[in-house]
Amino acid sequence: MTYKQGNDQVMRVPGEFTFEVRAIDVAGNVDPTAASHTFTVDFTGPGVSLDSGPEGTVATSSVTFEFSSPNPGEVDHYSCTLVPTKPSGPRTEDNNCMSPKAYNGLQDGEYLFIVTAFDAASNSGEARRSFTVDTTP
Ligand SMILES: [Ca+2]
Repeated sequence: MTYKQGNDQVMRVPGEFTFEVRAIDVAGNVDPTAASHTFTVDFTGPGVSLDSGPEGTVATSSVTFEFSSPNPGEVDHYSCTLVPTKPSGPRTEDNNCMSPKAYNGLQDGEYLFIVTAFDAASNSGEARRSFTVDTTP
C-alpha cells in the first residue's frame, strides 16, 4: 500500500489491510453498515533455488533441472527460460513450468537456464545456471 503522509513522504507498508467506507449524511447520521474490503500488500518474491541440473560441461543433449522454493505456499507459478548463449539462438520460454523441467535434443553449445518463481502479486525471484553441451567425442 502506498499513501502520503504530510506533503511528500510516501510509505510502502506490506501486510493485510481492511478498508472501510462509512457514509455520514448531512444530518450527521452514520451508516451502521460500513462497506469493507480486505486486501493483502506484498512486495516480497517467493524465492527459488536449483536443486539439480547440469553443471559445467555435459556430454548429453538431454538435460533436466529440478527446482523448489523455500516458500512453496507463496508460489503462484514458475517460469523457465533456456537461452542458447554460444552460439546465440532463440530462447525457449515456458511461462508455467514445473519441476522437473527437461530439455531434449540440445545442440552442442553454451546455454543459460533461468527459473523464476512468481507469487500472486507478481513479485518474483530467480535462479540461473550456465552449462555447456558437448556431445562430440
Ligand atoms: Ca510474496
